Amino acid sequence: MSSHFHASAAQADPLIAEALANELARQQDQIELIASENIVSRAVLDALGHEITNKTLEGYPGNRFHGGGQYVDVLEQAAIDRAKELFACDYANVQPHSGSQANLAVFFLLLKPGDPVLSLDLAAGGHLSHGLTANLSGRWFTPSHYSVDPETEVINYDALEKQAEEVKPKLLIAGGSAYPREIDFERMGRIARKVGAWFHVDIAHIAGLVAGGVHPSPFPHADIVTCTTTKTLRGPRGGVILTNNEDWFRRLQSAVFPGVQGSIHTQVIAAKAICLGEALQLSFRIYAAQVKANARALADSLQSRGIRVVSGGTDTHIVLLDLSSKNLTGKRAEAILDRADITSNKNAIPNDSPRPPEWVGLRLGTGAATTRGLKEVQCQSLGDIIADLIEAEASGTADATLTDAKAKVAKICRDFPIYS
Ligand code: DSN
Repeated sequence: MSSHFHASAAQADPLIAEALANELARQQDQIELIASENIVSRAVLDALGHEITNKTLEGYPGNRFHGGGQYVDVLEQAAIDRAKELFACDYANVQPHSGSQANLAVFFLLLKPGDPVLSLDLAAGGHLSHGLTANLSGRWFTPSHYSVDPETEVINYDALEKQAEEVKPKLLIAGGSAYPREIDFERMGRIARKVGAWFHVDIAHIAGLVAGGVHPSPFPHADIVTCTTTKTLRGPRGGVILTNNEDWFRRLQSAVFPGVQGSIHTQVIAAKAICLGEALQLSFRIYAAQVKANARALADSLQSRGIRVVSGGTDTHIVLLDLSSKNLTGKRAEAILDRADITSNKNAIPNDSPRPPEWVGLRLGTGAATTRGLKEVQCQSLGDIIADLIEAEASGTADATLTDAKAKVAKICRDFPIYS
């Protein structure tokens, strides 16, 4: 083995090492408000960087296609047991490499090409893996989308029921990436049963809120649930599938492997086990409640400054802004916030342009900032800083506001360091 093999990244590959160091500094020096991000624990990082990444395995604990899996079996079984306990369900598969892969496995299990699927419109907060034409789910199945009420911007369950009766979907999907309100899983489960559909809930964004007891659980209303461990659950990048249906579960195992995936990402499964264990602690329930309280404080602060919040507020970690009255696109708002060291993303809002550069929405989320230790008071200040920046950008005076905004953000970052 060459000496190069034992060198650190800094010694072996300065270009990559420098990019890694810069990224850590960026995370320390910027406030992360992208709703799908979080800051994982040191224990989760330890697992992700562990030599277990060298291990190749296919199959499931106790039934592998490669030798030497005895230790991975221990941690995968722990991840399964913890996922079942956390979400109070009977069966869990922790192997999906992502939320989209988890959804694909569900489609592979339950649908045939061409089957009708009914899911939340992307512009109303849905997810691309739920039937966007550019995604495999939209090409291989026949998607229809329900939306939100134009006045309240909350899902109109009566309209959804009527649409479900017309579409007669094989699968009704709840959940998405930019829907800030609580979802009525009980009502949607009833609609699914009434029209003879299976009910799939994708809790990718709100998994941590469900786990922390501050958002209703999709069980017992859902037939099958997918999530990521990444977002409010504060774990590694990867997916999980949960169900109470024993027969499905047996077939689901094959739908994941060899259906849509090959060998497992052993280091990610170890990290999932750690994150699921963390989410079972009382401290996580306190964290989840704070995430929600922080999102409310951020939304209230922005609204009090005349920035319109889609649906008038939030029940989750997501705050979705409508910048149309400011004549700003989400892209411009994202850019000016970025210059002040606040990271966010442009997003479609209900009835927005189909062209991303023209979207007038900006999505914010409080998962990562809450992990950092921010409370309501800092989130109110952030709301003020963001409103200052948006007003200044809209009136062409952003440069004068940036120095003050950057200084305020820098103080918050110093007061609430990460990985210190
Ligand atoms: N679905 C994308 C998001 O919500 O940002 C990635 O997880």
